[in-house]
Formats: sequence, C-alpha cells, structure tokens
Amino acid sequence: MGMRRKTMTQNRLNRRTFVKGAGITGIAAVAGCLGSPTTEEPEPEPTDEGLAPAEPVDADRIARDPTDIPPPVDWDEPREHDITLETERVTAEIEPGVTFDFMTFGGQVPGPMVRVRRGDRVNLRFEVPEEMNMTLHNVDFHAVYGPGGGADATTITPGEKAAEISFTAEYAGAFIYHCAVPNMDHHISSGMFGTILVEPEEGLPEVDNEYYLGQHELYTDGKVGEEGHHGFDFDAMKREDPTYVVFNGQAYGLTEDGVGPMEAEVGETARVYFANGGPNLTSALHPIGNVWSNYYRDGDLLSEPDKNIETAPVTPGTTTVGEMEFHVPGPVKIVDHALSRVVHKGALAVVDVQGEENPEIYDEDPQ
Ligand SMILES: [Cu+2]
Repeated sequence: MGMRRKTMTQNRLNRRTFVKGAGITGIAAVAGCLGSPTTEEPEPEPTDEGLAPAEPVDADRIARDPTDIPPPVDWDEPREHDITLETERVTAEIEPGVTFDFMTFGGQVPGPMVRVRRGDRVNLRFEVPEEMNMTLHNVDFHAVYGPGGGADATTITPGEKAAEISFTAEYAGAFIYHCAVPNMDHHISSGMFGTILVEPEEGLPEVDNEYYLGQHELYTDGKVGEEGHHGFDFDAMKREDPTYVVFNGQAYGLTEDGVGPMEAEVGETARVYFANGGPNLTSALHPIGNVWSNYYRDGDLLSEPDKNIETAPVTPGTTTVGEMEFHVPGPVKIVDHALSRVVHKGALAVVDVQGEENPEIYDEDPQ
C-alpha cells in the first residue's frame, strides 16, 4: 500500500508538534492551567469490542490538493460547460492508522471545484456507480435557481442511469454544493460537499496563488487518534459532537506532517476559497500570523471586499473567500479559531511562505 503507519505514541507526538507549531500553546495553557493540551487527553479507554482494525485504503490521501482549481475565467462571452460529477465511496485515513469510509464527489474532499463565469451554461451529468453505498444521492448547487438547486432532478440510486440537468449560472459568487438526500447530514459529514465558483463577468482580481479548502465534521465511533477503522456515530452527529473537525478530509492533513503544506513566496498574494460543509458547526476562519486583507463575506464577490478581517464566521453551507499578502517568511496557519477544534480535532492547515526576511516588518531577533 505504501502508506505510512505510525504508532499511537508517534501520533500523539505529532499532534503536540502541530499544536506547538500552531502558536497557541500559550493560550491553551492559560485557559486550562493544565499544561500541555495533549497530556490532559486521556488515553483511549479499551472497550469490550474495541475498534475493528484499520482497513486497506482505496486512496493514498482523501485530501484534495488545495491547488487543484480550474484556471481563472479569461473569456468574455457566455460559454457552455459539460461537467460530470461522479460519486465515489473511498476508504481512507483521517490521520495515520485511522481509517474511515468516506462518501465523496470525485474521490476526494472537498469535491472538485466547478468554475464558470456569470451567464455561462452548465450541462451537468451526475453519476452514482453501482459500488457507491447507500440508497440515494443527489447534488444541490447553491448557485442554481431551481427545485433543490438541482437536487430534485438529480436524485438517483447506485447503478441507476446518470441524471442530467442544465442550468445558467445567473448570479455571481462563491457557493457550496452538497448531497441533499433525506439523510444529508450523514452524507455531508462523510464528505459530500464542494464549491461552485461563479465569477463576475469582469472576472476576479489577479492573485499569485489560489487555494481551495473545505472544512467539515467527522462523527465516528472511535476516539481521536484511536487506531483502527472508525464507523459512523449517528448519535454523536445528532448531538453535534464531532470526533474530528478537518480541512480537506484529513486531521492536520495540509501540514508538514500530513500530505504537505501549501506553498507561497514572500511578496506574493493568495486567495483562499473556503467551503464549510458542516453539516453543523460554524467555523471561525482565521490566518495565524496574517490577516484577510480582502475578505469577501459569505462568498459575496459583487460587493467591495471587507478589509483587514482577523476572524470571520463561516456558516455551514457557505463558501467564503479571503485574500492574504505574504510580507515575511514563515508558516501562516489557517485555523478554525474555535481552538479546541485545532488542538484536539484536526482543524489546521499551513501555508509555508519562503523568502527573504523582512525585518522592517518583522524582526524575530532585534539587536
Ligand atoms: Cu449522498
């Protein structure tokens, strides 16, 4: 399989490293007076049954590459796009040694970004192959005028003939799409959400880097870091008490110790498209060591962006957009500032900014 397997101890050390790296150990210690946030976490209690062993994985990573984004709109007449969205069931690791059965659009989390220009026509083909589990799936695009945002007409069962709809992207903005069958909370928290970006006619301002992140909650029948195969915990979901809160499907995935951080250079800019699939928790989106110099609240791309926003609420069912400037080297950590989700549950991604020191702006060793 070529997968790295780590022991529980190594997992814990890694979590401590992440937490330390997140620059928030001080806050955690002050808040709890309990020392390292990881040492207060009890070892998982052995249960009679315990977890089943970790299952063979179908994919090396569930995390979509944050740079897997269609190119910006550079056309100035309405276009037609033929888009196929296929559902896929994927067994993959939430973190090393912890497997879970994800349900996805296109095999990774979040689902593939759809990028069009306002006024474009989209011919969507929606496929649910035989091997996809569960009875029904569909897709609800928040960018669509129509019953269920397309969900009513795309509801099909595994192995059924593909559903097809056509729509015109009538209104510009960043929007989420998600599975919207009756047990949609289960499907979304298994990974079924993504983003459709409808650029304004004039396009978006140019930036040096674009990143695509998706936050969501995983409700499992195991404990955080407990090695083995985690099943789904419906009661925990109803209590809105997730085991993990993750970016792109993996706990601490987009970091040096996961599948790798995002990358940028000093002097560059970046735009982050951030989808909160939920299904239940509002995110408090914050870049540690930076600021959203332009922030398009709730994905509103038509109003002037807000300036210098530190932390912004991103409600479930929203894709929001924020831009940063990288003036100094070093990691910028993107977190949900509901910090227990960072310290204990995985909600951390890193942009590794490389380049020349800029002591005029930040000097970590003034003499
Ligand atoms: Cu579904």
